[in-house]
Formats: sequence, structure tokens, C-alpha cells
Amino acid sequence: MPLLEQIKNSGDIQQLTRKELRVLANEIRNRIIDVVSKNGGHLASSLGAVELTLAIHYVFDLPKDTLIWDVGHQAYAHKLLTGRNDRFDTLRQYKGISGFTKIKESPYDGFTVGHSSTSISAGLGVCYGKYLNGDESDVISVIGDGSLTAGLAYEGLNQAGDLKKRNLIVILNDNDMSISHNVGALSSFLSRTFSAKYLQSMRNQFGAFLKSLPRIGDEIYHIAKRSEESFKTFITPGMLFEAFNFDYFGPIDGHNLDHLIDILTNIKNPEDPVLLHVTTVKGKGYGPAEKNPVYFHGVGSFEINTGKSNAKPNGIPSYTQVFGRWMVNLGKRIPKLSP
Ligand SMILES: Cc1ncc(C[n+]2csc(CCOP(=O)(O)OP(=O)(O)O)c2C)c(N)n1
Repeated sequence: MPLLEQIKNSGDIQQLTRKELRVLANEIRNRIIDVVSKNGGHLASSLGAVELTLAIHYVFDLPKDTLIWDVGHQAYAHKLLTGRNDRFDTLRQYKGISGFTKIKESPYDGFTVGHSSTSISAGLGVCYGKYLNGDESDVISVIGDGSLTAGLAYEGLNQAGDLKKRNLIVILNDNDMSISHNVGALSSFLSRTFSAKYLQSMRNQFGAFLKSLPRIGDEIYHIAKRSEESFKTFITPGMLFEAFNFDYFGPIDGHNLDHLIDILTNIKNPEDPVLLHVTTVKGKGYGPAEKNPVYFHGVGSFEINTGKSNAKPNGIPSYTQVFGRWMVNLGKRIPKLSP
């Protein structure tokens, strides 16, 4: 019997070995791909969050600890693990499983959602409520890098850093993508700091520069090498989140279950708000979605082997196409409209 069919809640997941967790991750991906290929849905986001979901369920005491997914569109694995596997083929159907998290659907869904960028504020609200009730369980808000570009997310960070309530853990699920590619200063800051190649070349150039300094160069180079850790913190987003009074951990590989479980175990029940930064691949484990995460962000029915859409063209353009064409034409006529 497949492992997935035996899992009804977090308690069942906690009985599994690390090897079984990896088998379960595969089964989850296959189930998600199968159902979304028929019903449509948010495929790439959910595939990218499978290991993260498993690790959270493995480490935390859900639903006593509260898990809040931003938007709720990446929570299919979470649904499969919380007693909704047998009904999962009704995903996004009339009276079926919702495409987002929904308190009425399950006690494991910490927030009813659909709009982006709300999870930190919602998490803080729940955390503060728990504090007033003397409840020391954790609140975990998972937010994507795309959703972190909106102002509401910063209102949440700002207030959380001010109230400094313990037990709030924000996990930044950074796949370097929003629905489409991110734009703006934050995303270039994030991707610049995460590229290992960039870090390496910057380190080499800086090292060569230090060494070239007459007399003192070699000595400074060795001191700089010893303080590489603080150097890295200085140029990673750690400084951004630490400015909001969050303890920052990461970035770590969001597909490495062992690392995820270890770090989540270490940071649970924090004294101060914590931000854990994980990097993931949107569409992970399904070739067509990894290649084209924009198309597979929210997709209609498709052929699993090829990833090709099953939609039969009816010649009627969509609202998005009409609006897009109209804007492009307008841009051609009015040059000031183009960025
Ligand atoms: C208020 C609001 N604006 C826009 C959207 C459309 N939307 C859906 S998901 C998303 C962000 C997706 O990026 P990210 O948070 O990085 O998650 P990913 O899908 O990449 O895992 C947005 C903007 C929304 N749901 N709510």
C-alpha cells in the first residue's frame, strides 16, 4: 500500500524514517501531477514546496502549532498529508477540495486565504492571540519571494519586529519567481546574493585586490578569509531581516529534507521572531514545469508525458489576451507608456 494512503496527519509522518519521507515526497508529486493534469491548478508552486511541507509536518506539532501558507496556492502537499488525499481528485471542483487553504476545510489550515502577502500579518495576529492566552505553541508563516514584494508583508515584518513576540517563525520560500519572473530592487538583491557563482567571483576579485595591496595585503587577505562568515552575512538578506529584529537563518536548500528537518528542529520555539530562508526550484520534479514555471504556475488540463495543454482552441481570445494586445498597441502609439 502506498505510504500516502497511510498518512492521515502529522503524527503519522513523524513515524516515518528519512528514507520513507523521500519515498513519500515522490508519491506526493505523482499524485499532484496526476490530479492537476486533469483539473488544472497551481502546479509549479506546489511541486516546489513538497520537501518543505514534509519537514514542517515532521518537526512541528500541527495543528497545535499553527501553519499559515501565503496565498495558499502551494499547499497541495499539505492537503494530501492532512486527511484530504482520498478527496484530492475533487480539487477545484464544485463542492470539492479548495485550491487554497481554508479553515472550514481542515483544522490544519491556519488561515483562509487566496490573496498574496498576508501570511506574516496573519501569523503575527495568531501569535499575539496565543500570547494573550498564555499559549506558547508556534506559528509558522510560509511566504514566497514573489509575495514578499508587496507592502503588506513589510507591515507584518515591521510590527512583528516591534512586538518581538516569541514563537513566530517566517519561512521565506525563495524560488526566484513570482507568477512570472520577479521585477524590482528586492528580487535583484535576493538573486544577486544567492548566486554561488556571483559570490565566488566577488570573493576572488576581492581577495586578489587585497593581496595586491603593498606590504599589508597578505595579512589583510588572511584576516578577511577568517571573517568570511560575517562577510557573507553582510551581503546576504540577513541584514534586511535583522533590521526588522528577526533572527535570520539560511539560505538553505529547500529540497534537502535532512537539512530542513535539522534546522527547523533547532529553531522551533524561538525566543525572538525568526526568519528561515530556503531556496527551492519552482516545478521541482516535473521536467516541463521546471522548464516552464511561468506556464505551470496556474495551468489548465494537460498531457502528463509532454506537458502540452489539453485545451482545444475555440478561437475566442481570453480577457488577458485582449487586454494584453490592447496595452501593447497603446504602448506603440504612446512611447511614454513603455518603461
Ligand atoms: C493581492 C494579490 N495580488 C496578486 C495575487 C496573484 N498571485 C498569486 S500567487 C502570487 C505570488 C506568487 O509568487 P510567490 O509568492 O513567490 O510564490 P510561488 O508561486 O513562486 O511559490 C501572486 C502575486 C494574489 N493572489 N493576491
